Amino acid sequence: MLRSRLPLLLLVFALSGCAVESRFGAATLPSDGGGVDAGEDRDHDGVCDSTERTIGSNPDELDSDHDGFPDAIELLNAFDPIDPNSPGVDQVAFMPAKNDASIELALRATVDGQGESFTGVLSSYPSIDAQKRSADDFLSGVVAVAAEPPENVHAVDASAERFDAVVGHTRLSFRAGFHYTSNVDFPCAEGFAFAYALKSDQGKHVGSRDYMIVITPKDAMGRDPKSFCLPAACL
Ligand SMILES: [Ca+2]
Ligand SMILES: [Ca+2]
Repeated sequence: MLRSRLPLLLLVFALSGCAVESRFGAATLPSDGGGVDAGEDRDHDGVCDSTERTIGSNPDELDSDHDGFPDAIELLNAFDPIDPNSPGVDQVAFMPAKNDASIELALRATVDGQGESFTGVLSSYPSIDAQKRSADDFLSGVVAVAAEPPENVHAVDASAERFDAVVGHTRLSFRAGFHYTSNVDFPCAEGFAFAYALKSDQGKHVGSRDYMIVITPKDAMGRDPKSFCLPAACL
């Protein structure tokens, strides 16, 4: 499983030499500055044939691992296009682009505490959204929920996303809420990924895990990998 998206993304961009644009115009992801190079992308999944050969995905399959997400969406959003368990079912939540729609996503991390406190930190990844939105733009809040086993934690400050005085091997759970407040529909599904990590008293970040919310056209039926927005130029 790909534990971090950044090294892979850098590899992909270095290999492809492609700038990245959404189908709606604005470039929102880092590129090598070399301009748009359409490359060969015979399955039209947003990943160039040359990149597919390098990473081991299928150049004739939009969704190489048949998990419902196109290869390019997985590459761009922290996940592994050749692992059907990436993203895991608990790492993704879908929200229709309907005014006042909302969803919740459970976040979790496991720590080995020595009496210190841990506070959750959410970091959005860039997206290919034409308006340069990220997961932060739809976030209504995160709360700390529970520890397992509960006796390993002295106190839970829900709104501060903090568990105090954690001792021992402990699973910490949080809940993130997302909200869509617009009458503007999405023309295709878009993924907005983020990492959720824990910051200890000493400022050390541990237990980072990647997640993604997918905002779908409001009347979308089912979850079709062909319904996603893809980069205008292959990766
Ligand atoms: Ca391709
Ligand atoms: Ca896939």
